[in-house]
Amino acid sequence: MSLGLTACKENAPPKTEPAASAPAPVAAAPAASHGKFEVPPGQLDDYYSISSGGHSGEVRIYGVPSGREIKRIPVFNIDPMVGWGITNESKAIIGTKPDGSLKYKTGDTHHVHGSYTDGTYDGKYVWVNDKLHGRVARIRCDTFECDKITELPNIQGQHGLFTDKRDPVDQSINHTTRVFAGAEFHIPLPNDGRDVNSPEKYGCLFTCLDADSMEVKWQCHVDGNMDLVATSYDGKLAASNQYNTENGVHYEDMMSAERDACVFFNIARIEEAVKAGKFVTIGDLKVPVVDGRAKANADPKTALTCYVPVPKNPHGVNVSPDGKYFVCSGKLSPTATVIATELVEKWFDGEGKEPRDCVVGEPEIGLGPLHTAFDNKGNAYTTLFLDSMIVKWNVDAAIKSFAGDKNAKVVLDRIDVHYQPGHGYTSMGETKEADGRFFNSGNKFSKDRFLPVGPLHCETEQLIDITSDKMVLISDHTAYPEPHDAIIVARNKIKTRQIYDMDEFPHAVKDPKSQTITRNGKKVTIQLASQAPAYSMREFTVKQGDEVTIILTNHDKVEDLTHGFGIPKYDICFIVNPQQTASVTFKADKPGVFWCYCTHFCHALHLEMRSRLIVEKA
Ligand code: RUQ
Ligand code: CUA
Ligand code: CA
Repeated sequence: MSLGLTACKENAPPKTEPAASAPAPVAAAPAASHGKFEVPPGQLDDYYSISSGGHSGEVRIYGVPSGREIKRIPVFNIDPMVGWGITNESKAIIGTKPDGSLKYKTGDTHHVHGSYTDGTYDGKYVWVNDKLHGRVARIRCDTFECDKITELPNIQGQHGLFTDKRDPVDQSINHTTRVFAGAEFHIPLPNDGRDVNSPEKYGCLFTCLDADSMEVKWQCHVDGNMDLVATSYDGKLAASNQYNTENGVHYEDMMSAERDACVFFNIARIEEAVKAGKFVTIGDLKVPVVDGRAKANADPKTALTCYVPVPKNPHGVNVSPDGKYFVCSGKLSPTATVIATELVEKWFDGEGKEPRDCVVGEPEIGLGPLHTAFDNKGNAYTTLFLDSMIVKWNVDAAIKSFAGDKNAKVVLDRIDVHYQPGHGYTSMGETKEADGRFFNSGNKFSKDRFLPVGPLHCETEQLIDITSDKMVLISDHTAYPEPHDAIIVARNKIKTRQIYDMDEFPHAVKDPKSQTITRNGKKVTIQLASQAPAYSMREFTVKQGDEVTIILTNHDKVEDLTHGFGIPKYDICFIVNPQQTASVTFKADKPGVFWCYCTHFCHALHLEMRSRLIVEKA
């Protein structure tokens, strides 16, 4: 059932009675204004929500406000629908072992962030982290496919990720050129079996990648760990909240201190230090690692890092759309901490006193604050995990209150969500074009919100209208476990392609009638084409024991006219989109007849679209 439809029932009752089996609604009927958020059949959503998929390893696209799931993008997982992790091309992106098998089959995506030009999304790329194996992936937005994955050296638990929005040195470069990644877990450096029982020697590194080449540029060794990452609009600062400044190994150690920190990185200085050779390398790796630990950075005028103390085990750091403030949510403290960008930059210039003086607000907002998002009117929206609420508060009022103004009205509204929200994000809220229309609450527990399906429930994504003083719940939608962060991008920022260009694939099979079989010893290459409703070869014969590579180019030119290729018993299943080329390689170890068939419904003769793989007995 579409969410939009559920939400609109109140306004426009369905003409026909619902089927007798339709479940009775359990929650209160939505308010009368909800119909205006319906996306009727045939109409398009206003926004793309590009969401992480947690330990499913994928990234997803939902429409906002409908909540429709539009696409799943396999990244760190295996997906037989498209053949991700099965085709040679996708395996090369994911990474293989010397025997050609995948290096990793799992991943854990949390944070998706896009490329910026002039402080807003330019629709070129999004990046996403893999907390499980410490990787960063890039997805191109014209095809919404992953095109590069980089495994980060010297780290574990790659969690927070953010792009820069401008060059810190050359301010005329107003677009994304770097991606920052914070590591959450401490490990021995290098992690080769040494120091395993000496946690005091473990270290945690912050990584900078080149957005273009996806190569690691440098790493910065910090005190404590890193959780989420955020960047300033002027490109000068990146920041990460730290919940484990204690360097604890067990959770009780990690929450022993009353204050942890938000660590700020002076990007230009770090890059100068790298240029000047002021770095070490770890093990056999060449990546420059600068020392960002507090001891080595006591003098603000040369410091690479600044540790701003914030209350106990903060979670999340987010930047206001005007670029003026970084906000850390308190998690174990019922507060949010507002840090002024300008004061941090002044501290690095030697014009400040203590890093804590960069804090300009610390309102009490509720229990278990995790993530903060913003509208275009100076208000912040923070998820309260323990309260199961979203709290709306005013940033300026929080600053006034911190300065002693007892009349400042900081908290403006609260709304229940269902249940235990983690991330919350607003439409265009992480750009200077924040539009204050929608807030999405990514709830970690759905409990009774949907039909029960056994012990594992899906998550609830709840969309909230934030255009007026009061927040209004618009709709619930389901999400397969488990999304973390997402970005809500106005649809005019994204320009997707309709078909591929055959010339992009150097190994494209250009002849639509190709019957090419090339043998090189035991290696056999089959080049064939697909064009509805047939493959260019009705059959092809190899010998048992051959290593077979099939290269398939789709010659159809119509958008969405995709063909599939499945080979029974050989564990092969993939698709080729219009004008795309894909290939697979396998050992023909089983003699017999194997019907290769089109797996993707393409034509009235889709079922007839087959080819015979004949493997002759050795
Ligand atoms: S974290 S629920 Cu992986 Cu983004 Cu905060
Ligand atoms: Cu080709 Cu189905
Ligand atoms: Ca702590």
